[in-house]
Amino acid sequence: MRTVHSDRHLLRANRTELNQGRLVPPFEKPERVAHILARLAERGFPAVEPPVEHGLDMVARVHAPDYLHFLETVWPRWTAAGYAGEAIPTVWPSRRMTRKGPPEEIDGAIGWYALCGETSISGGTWEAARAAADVALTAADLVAGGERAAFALCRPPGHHAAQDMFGGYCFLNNAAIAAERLRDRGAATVAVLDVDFHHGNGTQAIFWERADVPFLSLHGDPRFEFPYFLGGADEIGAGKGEGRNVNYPLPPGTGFEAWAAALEDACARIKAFGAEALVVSLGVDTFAGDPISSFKLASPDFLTYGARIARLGLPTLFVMEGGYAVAEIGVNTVNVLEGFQGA
Ligand code: SP5
Ligand code: ZN
Repeated sequence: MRTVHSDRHLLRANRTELNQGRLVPPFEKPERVAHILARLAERGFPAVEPPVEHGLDMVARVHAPDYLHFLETVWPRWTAAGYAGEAIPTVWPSRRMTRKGPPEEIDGAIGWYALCGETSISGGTWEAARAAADVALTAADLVAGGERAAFALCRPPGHHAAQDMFGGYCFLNNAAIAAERLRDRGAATVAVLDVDFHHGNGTQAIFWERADVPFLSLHGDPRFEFPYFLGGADEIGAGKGEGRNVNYPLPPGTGFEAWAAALEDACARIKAFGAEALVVSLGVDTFAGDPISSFKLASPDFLTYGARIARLGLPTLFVMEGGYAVAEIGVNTVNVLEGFQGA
């Protein structure tokens, strides 16, 4: 399996994350990728390939123009305001705060576009996010061109990013952008299967009313887990997309048996939807040792479920999302790919 990857992810090097009332070093850090690259090489995967620059046309199919302009300008605006720390929102258009549109000042604008407050922005974030989108598009083109599967080693991740919202360490929705590309390149129905521990709220929002991109997500029950305000089993899509959004909220402490049963149901539905291609939002924060998650998957379980995904028999694009047990992220991620290839 070929891997697409860009060194420009290193430009995403924020120093702070708001966690439990303190600013701490971010969980989503560059070392994550280094471990995955090392494991790919160790297991004999082909040398990683750089992305082809695709420009912003495909990105703009998923994200609003004003949001893209915000991402491009937030850091210069923040520093021009004279603020010493990284850009973090402190106020949001919450319930009963009904004015529409981003305020003029950066403090208000960042709250307008933020879904949560843990994700700080610093210089280079926009450039890294753009490179990650190019990685996803380039890998999608490999699959569209006839590869059985490809791995988009994206960083920063994407599945929490909606049309006009960042957060959860995500800025551009790489998986959604890739799914659009696969649609353009001829797949009539492209399923997105999200196996990250967290609900893919951004991807769900983007394809909510779409029949051509069904979205299925296995994740920590939002009654207990981030992002809290989306991800219930009763969210089934609307309009043409009704019945094509499928959530599997699972309780804290879920182990592989229960998780795999949900995956089995998801696979059956992907078949029933008639998907012609598959995008896997691949987060490995379901691992028992993950520092911010609560599922109990063991490293060999990633091999097992990679093989199950392969049995769908679909052209498949893996897009990297979360996973914060850094010492094990390489083994767990590459296990999914090896399980897929061995099936
Ligand atoms: C891409 C991705 O995996 N993003 C995850 C972002 C999660 N950020 C919030 C982390 C808060 C951790 N709190 C743990 C509470 C457990 N109940
Ligand atoms: Zn996650």
